[in-house]
Amino acid sequence: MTNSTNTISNYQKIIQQAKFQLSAPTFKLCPFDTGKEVAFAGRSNAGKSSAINALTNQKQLARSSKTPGRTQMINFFTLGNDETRLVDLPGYGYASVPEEMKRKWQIELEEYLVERKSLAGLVLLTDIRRPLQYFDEQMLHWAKDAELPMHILLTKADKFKYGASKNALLKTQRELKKLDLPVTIQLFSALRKQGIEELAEVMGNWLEL
Ligand SMILES: Nc1nc2c(ncn2[C@@H]2O[C@H](COP(=O)(O)OP(=O)(O)OP(=O)(O)O)[C@@H](O)[C@H]2O)c(=O)[nH]1
Ligand SMILES: [Mg+2]
Repeated sequence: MTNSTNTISNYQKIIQQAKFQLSAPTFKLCPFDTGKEVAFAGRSNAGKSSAINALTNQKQLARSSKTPGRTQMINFFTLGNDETRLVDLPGYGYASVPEEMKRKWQIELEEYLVERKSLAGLVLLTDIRRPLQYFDEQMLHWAKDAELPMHILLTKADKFKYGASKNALLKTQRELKKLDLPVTIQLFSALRKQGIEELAEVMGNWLEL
């Protein structure tokens, strides 16, 4: 039996084949730079791991925790084959991380965005209640300079009522235009499984699934 609510797109079917590949502690230890990958970036606690779990329909694929700063490695997941990957980047902006460590990771992130040839697009996750903080914009500027396609998820959209979430979306869109950042944007909630199809469509196009 099929109906519109349980029909999933072909892109979603491929993305749901996600398997953990490896965790790289530094940019140099990433898997071979061949094929195509999409990276998920955002402040610590923005909801990256939860979004990856919701997107792939796997409860524990990317560990999500209530303790921010838990994901400190670059985590790679293969999507059907080793040449197609999803990447969970370490969260930034966690207050209690020592300055030196923060700087080290910022350098790693910039290097990854600028140097990684297989990187086909950046998904930036930002909490709908506090969207586009300083380092989010920094990431977007690096990605723009690297001519990388960008897509923003306003995460935890369930925290707002429908009208308020639409307003936040429009406001952030205007802000991005002001910053001259060419980026698409959508509402997302891992909790409500909202926005998964739209995200899969963007990734499917970037990865040529
Ligand atoms: N209400 C709500 N809470 C969410 C949602 N997504 C994530 N959270 C919560 O936000 C917190 C952080 O989620 P994670 O998915 O671990 O965030 P992360 O970006 O992977 O964090 P780091 O790995 O530390 O960088 C957890 O307590 C989640 O339960 C959502 O869609 N709605
Ligand atoms: Mg995480």
